[in-house]
Amino acid sequence: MEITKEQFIKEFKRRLTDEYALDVKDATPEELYQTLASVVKSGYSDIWRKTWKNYIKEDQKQVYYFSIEFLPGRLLKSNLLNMGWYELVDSAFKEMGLSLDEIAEAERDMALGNGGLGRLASAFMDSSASDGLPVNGNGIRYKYGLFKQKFVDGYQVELPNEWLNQGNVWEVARESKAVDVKFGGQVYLEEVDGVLQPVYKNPYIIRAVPYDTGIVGYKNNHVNTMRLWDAQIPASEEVKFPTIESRRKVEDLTSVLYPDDSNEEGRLLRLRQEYFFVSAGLQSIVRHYRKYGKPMSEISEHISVHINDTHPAMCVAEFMRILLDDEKMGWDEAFDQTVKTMSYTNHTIMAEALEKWPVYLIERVQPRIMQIIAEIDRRYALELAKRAETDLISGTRIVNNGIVHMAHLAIIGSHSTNGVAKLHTDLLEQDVLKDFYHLYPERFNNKTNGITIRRWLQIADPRLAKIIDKTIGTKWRSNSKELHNLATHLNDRRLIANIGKAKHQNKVDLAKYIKQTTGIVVSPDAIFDVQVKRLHAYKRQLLNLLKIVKYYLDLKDDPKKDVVPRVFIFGAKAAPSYHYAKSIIKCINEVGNLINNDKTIKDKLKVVFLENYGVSLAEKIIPAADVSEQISTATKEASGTSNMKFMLNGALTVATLDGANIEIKDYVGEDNIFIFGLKKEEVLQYEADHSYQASDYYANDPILHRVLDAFVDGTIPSIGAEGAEIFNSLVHANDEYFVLRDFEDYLRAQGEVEKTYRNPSLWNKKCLVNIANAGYFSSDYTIQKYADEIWHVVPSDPLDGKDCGANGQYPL
Ligand code: 26Q
Repeated sequence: MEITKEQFIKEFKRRLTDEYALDVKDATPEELYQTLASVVKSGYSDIWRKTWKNYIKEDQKQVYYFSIEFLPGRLLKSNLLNMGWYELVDSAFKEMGLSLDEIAEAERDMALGNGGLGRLASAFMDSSASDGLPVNGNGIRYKYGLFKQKFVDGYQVELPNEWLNQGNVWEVARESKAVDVKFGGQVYLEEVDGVLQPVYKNPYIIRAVPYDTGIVGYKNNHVNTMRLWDAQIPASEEVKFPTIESRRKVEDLTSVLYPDDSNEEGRLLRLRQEYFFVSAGLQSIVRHYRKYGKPMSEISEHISVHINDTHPAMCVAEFMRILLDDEKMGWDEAFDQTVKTMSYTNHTIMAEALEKWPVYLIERVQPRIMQIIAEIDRRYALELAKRAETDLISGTRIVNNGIVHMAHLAIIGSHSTNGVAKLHTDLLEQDVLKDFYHLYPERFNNKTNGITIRRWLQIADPRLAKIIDKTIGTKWRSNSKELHNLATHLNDRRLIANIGKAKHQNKVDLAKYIKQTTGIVVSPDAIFDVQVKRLHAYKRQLLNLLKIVKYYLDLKDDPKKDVVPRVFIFGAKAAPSYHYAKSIIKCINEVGNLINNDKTIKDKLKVVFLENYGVSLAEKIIPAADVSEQISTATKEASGTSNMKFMLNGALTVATLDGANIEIKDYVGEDNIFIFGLKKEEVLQYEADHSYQASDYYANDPILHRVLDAFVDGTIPSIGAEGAEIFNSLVHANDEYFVLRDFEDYLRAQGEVEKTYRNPSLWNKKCLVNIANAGYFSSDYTIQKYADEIWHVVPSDPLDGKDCGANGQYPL
């Protein structure tokens, strides 16, 4: 039965009175949000219960997605959408004189991740629930999300992100499902009845308490679980933590999310976090499995454990520990089950980002785990020697010179290693992991990343969504490949004009936000040229900045120059200890100051660096973008996912042939994307023969010369040290990411952008081609491939009973 608006309003008002003793008109957005969220949660709770009960009844194989980061953003609107409640609630709120949009803003972002990797994990959660797949998330419930970014004098300042201060309606604490995680001390093996048993001396125990969040499937009667662990001191261990300081140490374990500063090595707390959520997750999985009396020798037929990047790679050793020590399984059988259970995704080929830990640190965190890793490694080397592959041994060992290579552990201990875009997987196979590819070709596979079309189009861009409905109907809302039907409307001039109008409206909205938050006035008629992503040298925000400085200098020379006005929009957090990245932020801000306050430039150029980029800000920026900057050095960006979000929202991409940009180009065709820059082969060649001479470009290209000088000659005020640092990195330290090499071709591509933008119908047509092809990048399809080809799990049967109405609406 359908729920009616009246029923909803009645229930909403009743809760508001119950909880707060308030009328609608007296409640704050915060109170209204809390009330609405609690109604929403009740709407799916019974289906949540039935979903996991049904898994047990049907004896379904379960997948556990281990990720040290999840980045769901706000949940209110996506839950409303997936429950089929969105329009009903929107209109009910209007009737009550309330705005859903405004109330939704009261929710704090769940920002338990740095960027792409964490966001992908959350996209996969949403998509597996929506595909009805039995996938559970496993991670850490950080007390503080990724730091909040502010700019002070153009510098990044990091503030704590206390996202839990207002409580978290979506989570359920399950004290009764807590598990104990053993850390530290010493361990030795003792023979008991002919089997070696570990004996621990002076370990300490931390109690892991799970907090579960329901992940609501799209109109399909299906709610999965994301389980995040919190650390507590168990009563039995109180004596070991007598001081406030020692207790704080325990709290610290789940306190902060580590920023992605892959340069910083060997931080003990990070390693403890990794072991903590790995051990808690696996213990609770095995305990659950055991409860149903199935033999341990078949566990790999009933569960899959996915290792999202190397951060949870200790899963391999911890699962072995549980099977060997707790379940008394023999080594060979245990290892066989482990390999069959585990699978691993690699998200980077940057050598410095591949996790390595010194043996002594792992020994300190959990000595038994180090013993097991060493034994896996020893047997691996023995096996290779038998296969006469001795030349491969030293480069592929897990432990080498006192260092544990986590990627090697993940590959050797699992049956599947995948990259996240075609080019990335090719590079893994042919370059970075080629010895492993030679040894285990059947383990390697590609799974190109995807995005949740629901969040990035239905929720973030309702104007565009409505135009699409009118053109091709609404089927795309549950099957995004249907968006391709738009391609049969390329000559529909009204449609093309309407797409332009919707974009303009979105730009008006963003311009308002920019005015509110920065005071900068921008014109929605200018090109909105956007680069939003973590700040990293390889992503080359600097290349973009050099372009801006060039445009500025051009206008200083010739203030009457006929240019299409542009607003350059940035959003990026830099890891707090990543000095170079922070210098780039400072320079962007100062270039912005210079340009935005230069009266002679009028409104031809504006530079806006929005603070605190994250999922919710992305939802405001991306629908308003004309140009999507995807300009990493070829080979460096594993996939990228914002590239897919922008195309979906009808922005045109300026791109290098890197990561998933290549696949985007293959779909939309070369005419509908602006490609420039070095190709993979050229980058690899330079890296091999060291023939690149950055200083030549400075010496020989007068335009570059002048642009670079602006960083050190006072043209850009207030960047003394930072300007010099950047100048030196490019000119004297040989420009690691080929910024100068790609500059000229980048300007050429940007010239094409400008030329095309001058022809609105041509521009908007290209946008339409991009939108029409973006549906292929839904994470719904990506996760289906993981399910089919890696995990071998199937969607579960629809639940008994008719909880959801005919149109997939969840009950009240
Ligand atoms: C490592 C050690 C210590 C502390 C932090 C880290 C750390 C944290 C986060 C290392 C890496 C990350 C995040 C990596 C990441 O987001 N990678 C991105 O993954 C996306 C999804 O596959 C890809 O689209 C991007 O190309 C890739 O950069």
